[in-house]
Amino acid sequence: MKRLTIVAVVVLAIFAVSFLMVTAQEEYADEMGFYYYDVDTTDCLICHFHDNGDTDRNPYGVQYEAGMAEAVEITTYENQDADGDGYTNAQELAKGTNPGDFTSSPSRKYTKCVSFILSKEDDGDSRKYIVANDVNKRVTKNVDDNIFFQQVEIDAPCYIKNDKSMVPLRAGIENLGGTVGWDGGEKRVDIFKNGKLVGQMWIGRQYAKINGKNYDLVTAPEIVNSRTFVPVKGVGDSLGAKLIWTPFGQIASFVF
Ligand SMILES: [Ca+2]
Repeated sequence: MKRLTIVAVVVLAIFAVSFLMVTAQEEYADEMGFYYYDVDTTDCLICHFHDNGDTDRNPYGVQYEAGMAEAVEITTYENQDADGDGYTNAQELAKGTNPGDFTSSPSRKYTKCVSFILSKEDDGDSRKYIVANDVNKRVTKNVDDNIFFQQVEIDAPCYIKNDKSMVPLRAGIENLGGTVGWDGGEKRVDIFKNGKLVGQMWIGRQYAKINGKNYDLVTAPEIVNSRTFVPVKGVGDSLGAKLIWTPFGQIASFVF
């Protein structure tokens, strides 16, 4: 009897969660359809990395999620550029390209984009991935699903400290095209580009050396739970990337 009750409760709970998910998805679709008549609002790839809507969100999906959480209209962020390709979400939706996929654009201003997502998921979890896209290296893991995003898992989530985006050392530097050197005695991080030293940062020090000049990182590199984090703007500057900051959804995109 007791077991039957538990089974009934579990089944009911699964139904309730599925119903809520479907309802939420319909709300998304309704709202988007209201603003963009021509957009296929059943296409999960608008917001997700895969055409199964259960998967992680792409940068536009991150904005959409933040919009839903704060109960604002799409117009709040439609003029932002979620995927960092140089075109606003509104321009892309109007042209039928994907506003969350850097490699899907009306034309190409940049060839490479790496996005660090600082906002948390709506359940409070930090995002354990970054997005690295290169138009010359399209990821075609599953051609049928039209999946071209390159999602890179990270072992420690990014965070913001004193308005600066902090990212895990190796994932941050290597995804931006650099290589990492470490001097344990000096607690110094060296950043190399094509074998040439372009940046030096020290754990606990606010000032760095970037391309031969003194550079104010504002937030010093630090070790948290045995992981080293560095302010990613300094890394991007040392490697010659341009930062596109998307306030809604807190996405730091570096373009090349
Ligand atoms: Ca865009």
